Amino acid sequence: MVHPRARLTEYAFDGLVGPTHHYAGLSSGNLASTEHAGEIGNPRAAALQGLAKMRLVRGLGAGQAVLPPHERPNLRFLRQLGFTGSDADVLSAVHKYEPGLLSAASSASAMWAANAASVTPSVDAEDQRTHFTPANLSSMLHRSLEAPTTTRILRTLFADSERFVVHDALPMHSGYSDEGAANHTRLVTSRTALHVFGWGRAPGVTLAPRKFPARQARAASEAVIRLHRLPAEGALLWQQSPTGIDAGAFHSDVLAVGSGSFLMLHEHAFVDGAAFVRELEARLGDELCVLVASEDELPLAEAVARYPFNSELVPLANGRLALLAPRESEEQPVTKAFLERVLAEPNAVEQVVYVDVNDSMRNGGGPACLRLRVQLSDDERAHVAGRVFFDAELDAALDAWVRRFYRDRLLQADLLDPKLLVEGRQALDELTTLLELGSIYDFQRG
Ligand code: SUG
Repeated sequence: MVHPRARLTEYAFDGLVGPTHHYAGLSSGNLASTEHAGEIGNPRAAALQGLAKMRLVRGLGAGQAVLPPHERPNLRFLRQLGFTGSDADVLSAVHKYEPGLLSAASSASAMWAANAASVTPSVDAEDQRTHFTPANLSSMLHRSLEAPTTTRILRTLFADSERFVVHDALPMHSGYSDEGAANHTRLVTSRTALHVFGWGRAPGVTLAPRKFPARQARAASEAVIRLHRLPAEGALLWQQSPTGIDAGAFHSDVLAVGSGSFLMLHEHAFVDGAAFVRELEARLGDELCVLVASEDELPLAEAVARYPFNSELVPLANGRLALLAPRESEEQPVTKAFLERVLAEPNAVEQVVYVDVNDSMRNGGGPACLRLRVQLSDDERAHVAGRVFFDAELDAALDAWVRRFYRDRLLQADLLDPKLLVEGRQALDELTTLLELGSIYDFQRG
C-alpha cells in the first residue's frame, strides 16, 4: 500500500496509433476531423510520429509508457448490427450499405489515450488505491466501441487489486456520457491536490452550445468522483464554455492544460473564467500560477486550429515543466507569441518543444490527446503487469514493428480489403507478445 506522502512519478501512457488510421470526418464538433474527411491517411507516419514524441519525453527524463491499439475493423460490432457471412462478406456488405459505418468500425481513435479513462492517483483516493474508470465515450459512435477493450487492457496492466482498481465504464447513456481524462486536470500545491472536471451539459442547465454537442455530462464526472473515492474538497466541477464548444473545443483539453501548480487556459475554456480562476486560487493558494489568454491576445479560432492548449506538459526532475506544443502552433505568429509569454513566466515552463504529430492533428488530436497521465509510486510501478514502460529496447522493437506491418497509405475504400484485417491481426498478435499482454483481443480469444 501507498504511504500518503509517497513520491509519485507521472507516466504518460501514449496510445499507439493503430494500423487503420484514416480520416473519416466522424466527430461532429471536432473541426479538424470534419475538415480532413476523405484525405489519404498514412498510418505508418502517424505511428512513427507517436513513437518520436514518446522518445522525446523519455529523453527529457520523464515517465513514458504505451497502450496498445484496438482491433479494427471491429467485426464483433458489425455482426452485432446483423451483417453476416465471412469476415470479407461482412466488410463488403457494410461498405455497400454505408461506408461511414465501416469507417466508424475501423477508426483508430483509441490512439487518443487522454480519452481512454479517468485516473486518480492513490495519494488522492480515500482508499489509497489508484483508480481508473474507462470512458464510455458514448457521444460518438466510433468512440463508443472503445470501452470494452480499454477495460480489458487496463485490467491486464493494473491487475494488482491491492494497489489498483479498474471500474466498469459508466452506463452507455447520454446522461452519463464520459470522455475520460480529456476533461480533467489535477492541480497540486503544497496545500492540497485538486481535481478539476470540465463538463458540458447537465439536466436543467440551459446554457448550452447551439451548433455542436457537449460531450461530457456533469453526472458522469460526479460518478467518477464517487467511484474514485475523492473527498469532496479534492474535486471541482466547472462548466465548459458553450462559446468554446461551438468554436470547436469539444473537450476541455482543447482550451486548457495544467500540471502541478501551473494552468494555462483560454478565456473561453470555461463559463465565467474569472470566477473559475478565483475559485482555484482560493482552493490552492498563492503557489498556483494561472495564465489566461484573452480573446484579444489569442483568438479562439486560432486556439482551436493550432492547439497550443493541447500541449503536453511534461514534469521534469527539477520540478519545472517542458511544454510539448504541436508544430502547427509554432507556425502561427500569435499562437507562438502566446507560448513565448508562457515560457517567460518564472518557475513554471522551462522549455517549449514543438513536436510533429500532424497526422493525429488532422483528426483533432494534439500532443495532450495522445497520452493518459498515470501517477505511480515506485512500488506501484513495479506491480504494473506487461512490458509497457518505454525504454530504448521497447522503442527499437516498436519502431521495427510499425515499419514491418503498417501501410503508408490508407483510404476509406481500403477498409473493405480483408487483407488489411489480416495484416492488422498479425500486427496486434505480435504486439501482445512484445508487450507481454497475453490474449487481449477478441480474435485471440475465439
Ligand atoms: O474524439 N477524433 C477524436 C480526437 C480526440 C482528441 N482528444 C482530446 N481532445 N483529448 C475525437 O473527436 C476523428 C476520427 C475521424 O474523423 O476519422 C476523431 O475521432
